[in-house]
Amino acid sequence: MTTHPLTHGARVPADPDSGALVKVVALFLGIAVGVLLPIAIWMGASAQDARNDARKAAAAAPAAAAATPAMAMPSAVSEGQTATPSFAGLAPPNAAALAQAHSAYPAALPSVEAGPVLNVHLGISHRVLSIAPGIKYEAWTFSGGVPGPVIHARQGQTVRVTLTNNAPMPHSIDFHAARVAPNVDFTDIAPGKSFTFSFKATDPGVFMYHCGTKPVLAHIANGMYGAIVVDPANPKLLPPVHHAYVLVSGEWYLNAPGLKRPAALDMVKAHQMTPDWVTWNGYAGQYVAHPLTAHPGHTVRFYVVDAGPSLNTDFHVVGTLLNRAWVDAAVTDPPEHGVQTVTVPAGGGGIFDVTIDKPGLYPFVTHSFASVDMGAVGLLNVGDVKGTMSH
Ligand SMILES: [Cu+2]
Repeated sequence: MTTHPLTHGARVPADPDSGALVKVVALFLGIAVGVLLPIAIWMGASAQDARNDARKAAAAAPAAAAATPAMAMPSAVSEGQTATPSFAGLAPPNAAALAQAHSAYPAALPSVEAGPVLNVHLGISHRVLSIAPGIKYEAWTFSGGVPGPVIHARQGQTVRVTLTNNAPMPHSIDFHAARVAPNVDFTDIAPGKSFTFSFKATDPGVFMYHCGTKPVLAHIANGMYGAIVVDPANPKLLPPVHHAYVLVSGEWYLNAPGLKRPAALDMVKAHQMTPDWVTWNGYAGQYVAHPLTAHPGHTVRFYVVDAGPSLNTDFHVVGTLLNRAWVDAAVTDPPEHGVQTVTVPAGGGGIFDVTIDKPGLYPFVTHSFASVDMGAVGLLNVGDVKGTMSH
């Protein structure tokens, strides 16, 4: 029996306010100059207006807008309630510095554990996290971060999950890699309680896990999700690669800008599927400020999960093609070859290999570009090149 080291929180970085930079991101992609900077400037100038608007909305709909995620029912949307204004792209003047200071979520796939049983311990807690430079949010978390820890198992291994609910409301966990009765094993856990269940990792691939407590939309939107990678028993199905990274996309729906005080969930925006931020591994643009790395000619594998809660991810790497693609966790032989963009559906996962010969900065995005503007972009630095990119 082994205890998964990642489940002790080591994989989830502390959350100094650090940040990403929609501005910088946009510059990299050649979109920010015309679009994002004016938005940032306007947002800065009108932040007070936005707060006033948010207060008006709160006054109009006290049941929902006054809700703190720790205590209130997030699904309590009043009749006729409108969404708060968009806070997409909002950035404080020191956003670039905050982005640099941010400790990026460790994207590298952790090593797999030996032995027939993988013990996973996840503590559930509510805490304020930064989701973009200078933007704070009242998140609900597995092991203190968003996403929760990356779990790495082998096909045939038994995954023994122990959940401890340190939050003031019921939560649960739902593994897409499991074939179990959900009413038994994905059950709600009361505050202060622990629950243990096991499942056999029968299917290889990369899968989502998430809280399945109602309203599921709110629990996922507040950050209760993560990825589990299951290696195939036959290693030829997923040939060894030089670099492996795990990317989990997620949307954030804010009821306030999040600059002066933490924002919480705007359930109306969540229903309308109009996020303010879309992130890889919980923080806008963090791999632009802190690129993932590779060597020229080496193969890089991306394990991509779309946690949603509602939008798809159209995974694309600028400047290359996906040499191999295993779509939605089906580890088929052969994989697809030479693909430009693959949709990872909300609640789905895909495995994508790229081999890049030319040194340079290669953005990985969801090619639904509204999401790029909202933070769903990172960089793969091939060959330790310096500088920035134009695109
Ligand atoms: Cu939950």
